[in-house]
Amino acid sequence: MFKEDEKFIRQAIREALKAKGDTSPNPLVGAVIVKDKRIISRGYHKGPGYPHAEIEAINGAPESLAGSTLYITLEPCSFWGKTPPCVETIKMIPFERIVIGTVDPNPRVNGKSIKILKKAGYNVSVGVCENEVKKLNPYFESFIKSFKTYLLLKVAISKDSFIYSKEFPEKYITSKESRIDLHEKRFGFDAILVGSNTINVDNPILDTRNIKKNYKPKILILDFSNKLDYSKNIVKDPKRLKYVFVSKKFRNILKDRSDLKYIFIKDKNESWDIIKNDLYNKGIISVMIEGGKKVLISALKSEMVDEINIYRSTINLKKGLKFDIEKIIDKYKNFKLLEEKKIGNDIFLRYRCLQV
Ligand code: AOF
Ligand code: ZN
Repeated sequence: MFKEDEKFIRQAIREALKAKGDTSPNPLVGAVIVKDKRIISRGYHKGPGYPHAEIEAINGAPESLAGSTLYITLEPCSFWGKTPPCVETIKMIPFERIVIGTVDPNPRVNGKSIKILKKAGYNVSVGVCENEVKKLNPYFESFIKSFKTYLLLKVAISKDSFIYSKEFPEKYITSKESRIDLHEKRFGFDAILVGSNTINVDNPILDTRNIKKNYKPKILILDFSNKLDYSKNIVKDPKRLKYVFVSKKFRNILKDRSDLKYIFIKDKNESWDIIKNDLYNKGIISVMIEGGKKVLISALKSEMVDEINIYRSTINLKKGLKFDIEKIIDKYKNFKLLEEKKIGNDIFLRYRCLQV
């Protein structure tokens, strides 16, 4: 490894992030090409069907690549997918070195390209800024090994286990620090799921405004009985893509708008099966489930939730909508507490399902 490798892999990470929110089910990948310590070309993967990051960088290079170094956040692919294998293109170029952030966890790659490149005589370094690079795609590995969408259920709850009270004047139960932490988490998710009742009552924005203004995760709305109020913020906003799960019987009376997509279901339980197994076709491999109570319980009953995050505040609400989350978790014995820490004044708890 060379002194400047970390600096250039971080530049490649910056490239990758340009497509944040657009690449799933593919990962975010960035590349830079460096010659005489100068970046001469950059590239990133824009999404399914578009060229891969290193191909963008190679094709955009203004001068000969002989003797240059290729930095890529992810191991190049070695198979024909929607695009040809990148490793074959790379092998046509006399790079002096190839620096890779991390191995591609895709079982069709998983180290194959690194072997191919080494065998072809390239000087290859792997694992530069590996933790940072892996953070680009927190759910890609679990997706590509199972073809299932990762479901995280989030609850913000009072000390005495209420999630809502009419008598509590402020909008939030938890502290500002917890909300910033939540927005950081949301930034890793393709979609946020809520029931139509939560939209109708809370009129939420469901974005990441405390940390990043422009990232707008897609919205999934469970609205089996077609009760959604179309005048609410998020429903009105044409920039937020929404998938509404609604009973087939309303098929003919729903609005026809490009930001509103309908998924017709026969019964309520069918939603979870579709969310877990089919949404990657719509570029969604990770979903944060945010409520309300009925939705949270229905998600847990489906036994498809991978992770639970609880933000527990120090406030007692005394009245309102009670949600005994710990009791419910105990019913599903396969959840294990993996993390417990303070965030501001709140307690944050992270449970992981060990066998979904
Ligand atoms: C790379 N560079 O920029 C990306 C890679 O369907 P395809 O052909 O686009 O292939 C998708 C797979 O390619 C994806 O699952 C992952 O293993 C790899 N992604 N590889 O060499 C890139 N985005
Ligand atoms: Zn590729």
